[in-house]
Amino acid sequence: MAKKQQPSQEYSAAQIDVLEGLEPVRVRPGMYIGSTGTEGLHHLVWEIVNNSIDEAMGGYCDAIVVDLLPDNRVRVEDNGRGIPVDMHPKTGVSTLETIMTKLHAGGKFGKGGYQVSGGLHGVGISVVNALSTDTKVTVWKDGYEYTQSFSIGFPQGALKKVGKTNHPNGTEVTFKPDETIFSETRFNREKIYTYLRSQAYLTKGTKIEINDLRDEKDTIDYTFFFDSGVVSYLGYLFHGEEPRHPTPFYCNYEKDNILVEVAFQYSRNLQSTELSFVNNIITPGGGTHVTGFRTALTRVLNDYAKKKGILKEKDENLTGDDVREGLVTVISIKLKAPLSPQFEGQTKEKLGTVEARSVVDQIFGEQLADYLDKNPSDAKAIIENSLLAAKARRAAKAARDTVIRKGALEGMTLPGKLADCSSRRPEESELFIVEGDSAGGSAKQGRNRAFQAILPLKGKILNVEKARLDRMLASKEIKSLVIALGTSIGETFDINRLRYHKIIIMTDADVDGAHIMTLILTLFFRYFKELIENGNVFIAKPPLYRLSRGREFQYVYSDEQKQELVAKWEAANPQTKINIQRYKGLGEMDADQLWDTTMDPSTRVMKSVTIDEAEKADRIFDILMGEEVLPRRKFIQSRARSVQNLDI
Ligand code: 1YM
Repeated sequence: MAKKQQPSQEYSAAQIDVLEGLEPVRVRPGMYIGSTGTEGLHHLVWEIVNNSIDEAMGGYCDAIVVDLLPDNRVRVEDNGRGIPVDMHPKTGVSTLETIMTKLHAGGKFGKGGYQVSGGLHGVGISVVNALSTDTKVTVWKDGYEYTQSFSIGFPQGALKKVGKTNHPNGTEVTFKPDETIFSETRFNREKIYTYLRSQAYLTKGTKIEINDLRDEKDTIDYTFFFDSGVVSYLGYLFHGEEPRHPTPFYCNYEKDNILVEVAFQYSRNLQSTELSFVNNIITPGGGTHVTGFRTALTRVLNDYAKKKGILKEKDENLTGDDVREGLVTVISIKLKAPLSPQFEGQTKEKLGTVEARSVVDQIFGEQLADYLDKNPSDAKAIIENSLLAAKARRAAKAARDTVIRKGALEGMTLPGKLADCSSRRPEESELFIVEGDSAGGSAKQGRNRAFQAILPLKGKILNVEKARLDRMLASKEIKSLVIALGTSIGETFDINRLRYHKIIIMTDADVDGAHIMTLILTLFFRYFKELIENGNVFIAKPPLYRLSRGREFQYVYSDEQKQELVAKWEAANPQTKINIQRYKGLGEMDADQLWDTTMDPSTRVMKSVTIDEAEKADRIFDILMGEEVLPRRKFIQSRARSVQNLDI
């Protein structure tokens, strides 16, 4: 079996011998830049910019300017050391000419330090030269200006020493892509902004300016400069959303030729965002650096929680999934020669360099422990976040173990309390989950039995359960619901077996109603998320008041509506007395009223449940289930109000 190439060693020994001309690039451009479409076209810009970024990573350059010029030209300038212009001993021409005209597979010829190279097509400046009809390089170095021009890879004359200059050291490359090679030669400003923005985050302290000068009348410029590097990146990823805790974690340390820069902060969401880079190349498939990060995160948070007594010795450790819930992180490492990024996997999107794993683990681990000690309130929020995730995970597992022990749901008949509809077509069928038996009774009488099914749930049962979700799932009530839905739960969940495409939760607009609503939403969020995402779950909205004057009456669904109507009626006819009936619960309505106000598809008001909402319910589930009564009561009361104010 072929051994994986280790370019770092072989490269330095063989690099000069494998230089070859640029013909292959023009014959098979796709092999070098991926495609000759718009992606390949932009690749030319990345290649040149990457040279400048390499200089910046080495600490030699802090300003890069990219100009989009008329006629599809691009100019890139940096204030680095300037490409070497001295005679190259192996080729007999200048180093500049050598790197412009010789192809070197894989790496960047003759360079040390950090390199952006090594990505999918880290092919270097010569490839850009080969695929451009006009390329001009200007170098300012130690008081002199040098220049050389090229066309489709060939020098148009020797390197010229233009003369003395006061210009600071630097390099400028202008190129015009060959229209006979590219199917598309117009550069896309947005694409270039996006790339340069992310490069600016990853190369902190470097100013990257971009000027779109293609239209004289409408020039546009942008400057990216992020002094706090990947911490600024976090800000961008949060786009204004409030994080779970105030202080972002940040570290930036080097060890054994690997620079490790990590920033993270927890969000209030469940999803996590994990961006990782090696030498400024994004690694969507993660790899050794990400593994090192994850291992250290899990270990250090567990150690901390144990040390602080939040986790007891006998407690189960937090898992990787627990500690990554809601985590937003940017992991950027830079490998210095002789190390170089080794990419793995089908699409070369995963870092394989083994050294990265232990270095990231160690550096990040130490810095994280330090951060937790110095920021105790952030630490507390982070651990709480993970504990909550752990709780949800354990509840899910317990549910699988109890409710869905193999076959436990199978063969079970539909629950007796379910008043099913006669239709067997899920598309038209609706399931009303109704709180309490009396409301259930009215709903059963009032419904259209052709397509509406009613399942009364006893709120009381759920309340006394003081349910951990796993026990709640073991309850007869919830089992009935799962069976009625038809989808099963956990690993055997199958949305295609859903028996009703509309599941409508109908509870009173009072404290108990809010409570049971939270329980049911939490249940759906944790075990039937797909149904929410699919738009199957609704909240019924019964009216709050029935207003009447004489024979005329109208239902209203909010206090504002009530006031408006009263004002309207009073203005129209001051004599007749207005009668206001407040509905305290669904049970107060007779069957016809319930149908008219809440169940009739042609007149009813319903709210489609969003993931956001269900997630909120999930978060507060713990408050509701906690031991202390007072915060719970307060909470439910405020929640009950907001339930009345649902916007519809
Ligand atoms: C607008 C493009 O190419 N800048 C640039 C390139 C080089 C250097 C500086 C450089 C690198 C080194 C030493 C080194 C390159 N040099 C080489 C090679 N901007 C742009 N700025 N001195 C200068 O890495 O040792 C390749 S690129 F190989 F000649 F050293």
